[in-house]
Amino acid sequence: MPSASELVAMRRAREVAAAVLLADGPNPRVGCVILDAAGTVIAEGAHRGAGTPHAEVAALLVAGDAARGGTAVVTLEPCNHTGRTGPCSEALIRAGIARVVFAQPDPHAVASGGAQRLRDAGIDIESEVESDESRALNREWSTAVSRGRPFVTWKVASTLDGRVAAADSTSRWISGPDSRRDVHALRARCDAVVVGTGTVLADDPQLTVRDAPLPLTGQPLRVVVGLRDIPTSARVLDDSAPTMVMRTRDVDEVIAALGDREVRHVMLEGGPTLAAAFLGAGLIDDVVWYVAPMVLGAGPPAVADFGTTTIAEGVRLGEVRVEQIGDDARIVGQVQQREAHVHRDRRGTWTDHRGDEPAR
Ligand code: AOF
Ligand code: ZN
Repeated sequence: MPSASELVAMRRAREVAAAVLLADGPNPRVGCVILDAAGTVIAEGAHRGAGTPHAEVAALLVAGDAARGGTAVVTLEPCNHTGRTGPCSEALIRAGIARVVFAQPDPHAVASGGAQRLRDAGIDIESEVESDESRALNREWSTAVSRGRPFVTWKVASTLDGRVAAADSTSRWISGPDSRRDVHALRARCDAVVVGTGTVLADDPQLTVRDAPLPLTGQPLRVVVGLRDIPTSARVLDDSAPTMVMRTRDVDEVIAALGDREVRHVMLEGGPTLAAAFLGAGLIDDVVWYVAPMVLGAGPPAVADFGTTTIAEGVRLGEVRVEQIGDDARIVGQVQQREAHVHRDRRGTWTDHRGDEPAR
């Protein structure tokens, strides 16, 4: 059983983890509080992004010799591997820590095993203490790491009649300024922002975080997917953020390539053909949909045909939340698992509907 002071320390560990502005990847948000042998808080530490010390090491550095015989309270199971930094399990052992209280077991196959290593070294272990609360700090990271592919959030801004641009392809300022700020804050949490070549050609978006605080992890990776040529003058190719151009129509390949780069959270920003490919492939986890109080009557829809023929094949959302943002409505939900009978022939690839509707 964790003691009362350990539970207070665990809450504080979550606070210090959450206070560091990081994207959802490649590494999790982690906090650590160290109590001395008498149960008094002597140090705290938080992880500040891949390549910097893990939370445990940051806290041990502050605690120094006073950590001997003390307790480390951590939001994530201490790692047991040498990645960009050394194993926290060994650092805790070296520091003479007598007890480790942690929340979420590490879902990372390579990094996990810390609890066992600590137990083998004779350290008293208390695991899964308020584990759900700590997992919530890194919901997308946890899902991505345990599933072995990035978490995908599909963001849409449409009119009331579900259109994302007018017939002449103009789409700027469908949603209001508050929604745009909200989108930038969402981008700041993502490791990569993905668009199709059609969107680059139609909108020339920059796809950077500008209207929200930039995380320590920096600008998200910009990813352009599709077979069409984009001009070298495209804003997505400027030097304000890294950009990856993937000349493919296979969205499974895109997701696998991003996973290989340790991207944990992908924001899919459009347009209709790419969204259809992701939906058809079952690759979308969350949807964030801004609906602007405006009717266009003509123009491309938010999503192209992805092979549904009857109502039961539609993609449904659960855990739905609706909020007003300025004059817009924001609808957020999680894609529900679909029946297996959904058309699988379109899985993973899509065709550009050039001609019959503006390709985006
Ligand atoms: C962190 N910060 O405070 C803890 C982590 O590549 P590395 O060496 O940075 O290792 C990253 C992995 O280490 C990460 O995926 C997670 O499984 C584990 N623990 N990571 O970034 C921390 N405690
Ligand atoms: Zn570690």
